[in-house]
Amino acid sequence: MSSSPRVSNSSPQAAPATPPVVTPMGWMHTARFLTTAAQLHHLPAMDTPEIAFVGRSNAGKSTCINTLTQQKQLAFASKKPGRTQHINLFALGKQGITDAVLADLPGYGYAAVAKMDKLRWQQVMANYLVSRENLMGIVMMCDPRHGLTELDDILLEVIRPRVEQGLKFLIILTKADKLTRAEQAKALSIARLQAGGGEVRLFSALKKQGVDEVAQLLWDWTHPKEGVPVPAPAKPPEDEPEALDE
Ligand SMILES: Nc1nc2c(ncn2[C@@H]2O[C@H](COP(=O)(O)OP(=O)(O)O)[C@@H](O)[C@H]2O)c(=O)[nH]1
Ligand SMILES: [Mg+2]
Repeated sequence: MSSSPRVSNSSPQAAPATPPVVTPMGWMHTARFLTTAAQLHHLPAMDTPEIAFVGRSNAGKSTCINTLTQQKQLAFASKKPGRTQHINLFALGKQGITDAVLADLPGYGYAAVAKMDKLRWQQVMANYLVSRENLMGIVMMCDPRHGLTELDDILLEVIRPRVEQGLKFLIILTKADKLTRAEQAKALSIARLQAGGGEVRLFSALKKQGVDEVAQLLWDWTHPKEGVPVPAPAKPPEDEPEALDE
């Protein structure tokens, strides 16, 4: 007869109460509308880390933002591309304390937009990407069935100097449910070459693929471990933010 004590598999009855853990997904779900601006100088100067979502019209950007934040109408998903002509800011953070900002930039490359409007928007976007001081990361949406387009390449060139200075960069390959596994693997390796050291993730709003991974990455970007410097604004904002037009 063994006298060794029996080990119980049942869970302890009085487990210590642990504080609620902030998960990257829970954090994403705190997204709330902050402001919208038709022109760059109408954006409020902020010192909270900001992540911009960019992509060709119809790439799936609005759907991706809505899926990540689990809010159906936060970013306007539409079958009529080219309609969003504003930079929309969303605040993230528990208990109403904003610890990151998402910026939804207008989709580019939609053929039916008048040429002057296109040029104006390309300029607004380029200015934003080059000069927005609290911008710390860029997420580029790409429909892998089309790959990176000429406009995506132009945008990559615009942001290259900032990426070289430490700006984070992620390519999201959207609508992954439309690809076979082999096609997904191929799209991933092509995009990794094009991302120039940035991250690449497959994503499907339909299948909820990549949602956790993207949330985790954005959380890590904006909550770096102690001792790792955050790309901070170069200088404090000089002007008071202007009131926005409606
Ligand atoms: N199958 C599939 N369709 C998607 C997905 N994400 C977006 N779409 C569709 O692609 C179209 C464009 O999406 P939208 O989010 O409006 O693109 P945006 O112009 O980049 O904001 C819509 O018809 C969406 O329903 C996805 O993950 N899977
Ligand atoms: Mg959209």
